[in-house]
Amino acid sequence: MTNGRVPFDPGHSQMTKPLMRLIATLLLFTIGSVQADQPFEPNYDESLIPEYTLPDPLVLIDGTVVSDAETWNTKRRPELIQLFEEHVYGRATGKPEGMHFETLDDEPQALDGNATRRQVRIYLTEGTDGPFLDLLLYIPNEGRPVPAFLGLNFYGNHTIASDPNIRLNLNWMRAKGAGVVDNHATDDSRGTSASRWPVEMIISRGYALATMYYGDIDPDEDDDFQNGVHAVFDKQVTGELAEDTPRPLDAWGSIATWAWGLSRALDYMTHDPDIDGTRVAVMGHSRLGKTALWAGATDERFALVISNNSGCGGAALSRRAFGETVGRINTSFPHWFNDKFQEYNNNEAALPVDQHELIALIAPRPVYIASAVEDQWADPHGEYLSGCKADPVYKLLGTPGLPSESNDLPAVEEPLKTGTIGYHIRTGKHDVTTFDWQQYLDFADMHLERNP
Ligand code: GTR
Repeated sequence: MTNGRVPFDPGHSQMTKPLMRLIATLLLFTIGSVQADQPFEPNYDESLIPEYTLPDPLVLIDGTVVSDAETWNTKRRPELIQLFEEHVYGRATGKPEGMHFETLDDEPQALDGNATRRQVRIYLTEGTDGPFLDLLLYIPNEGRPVPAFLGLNFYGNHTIASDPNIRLNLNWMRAKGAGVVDNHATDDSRGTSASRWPVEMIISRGYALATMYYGDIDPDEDDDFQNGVHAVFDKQVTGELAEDTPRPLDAWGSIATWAWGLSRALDYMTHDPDIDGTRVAVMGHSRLGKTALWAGATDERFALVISNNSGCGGAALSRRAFGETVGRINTSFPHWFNDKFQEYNNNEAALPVDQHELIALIAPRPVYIASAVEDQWADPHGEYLSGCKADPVYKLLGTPGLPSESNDLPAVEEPLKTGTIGYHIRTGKHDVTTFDWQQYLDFADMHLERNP
């Protein structure tokens, strides 16, 4: 149990210290019963959004106005990274020294001979008994080295296509997934998220697709950071913690850990001669969209960043408190962010940053933000406004930024994709669709010129 992280999970009680447990239980009874009396009511009415003032991405904490690229790069950008680490996502560790790769499968005749299917195990420590991440790649056989899309998946690589040769992921996963029995995948889950991963289309447009199961990095459960890569690397972030010492408020939450895993996948990709590691787009949906944005902000090797319906803690402005709020997300998913972020529950105005500055941290590299009409929970307008409010940074760095002057949501299915900040809102629900991918591919064509 860490600082005020409720609800307490008795299933992991053997891992927590007695005093912390007592405090946690008391908190559960007091706060928990108050919460039960007051169910969360999301606001979906623009006119009820509280008055708010966004922090200016082009003003340093000491009040200095940032008016040139050098001050942005050497002062404001590092300052903002630090603020997000401290108040939102947490600090991560670096690249592990003993990391190495093993190719488990290399099939040059995949997808009717158009692509190579490669499955690579990324060992994070020197031996082979430490944690590892399994990366699946489909790489076009023509035009190498090719640009690529990299994204985490929710239920294992074997769900992204029905190809029976994709290794079945044996790790713990959330029970919600199709074909998941007792928190483990079965053959029935093969191909069940294929609609989100149009592999043939991506390959036919000349891009590789690389994907990895996010639970290989850190299982998505509130377990007090005992499992996943935390089990091995947590001390590098928190230091040695004495008995009853709470976890540091700025230690990495799961989103920061997943983002760290994306950087490890990119480490492999820059080393694979068939991929051009300087032209890798990182893409993610929902919680993994939040993750893609943070990975893109922290790892400048990512050449393009795509947020698909990332919502609260992703592209959506926190201060609007529209749909999902900081308080709500920290209650449902206390392990996603650092512990400090809890202090901003129902208190967004006190945050020293807002999410437009996360978008600005990607500048001058291209970023694409996508929303869906039926995904009001993720606040489409707040996602778009983040792009608008990051635009001054893109302009300062000499790029076109967002190709619109308006703060009003663009028309449905009329993508803004000619600038450095792309945006669309499509019909339909919280999901990744072919329409979304078509825009990402067009945007990538513009920015990741093939065979330059
Ligand atoms: C929801 C959560 C969102 C989003 C989504 C997902 O329950 O409230 O912030 O991340 O999960 O990742 O599917």
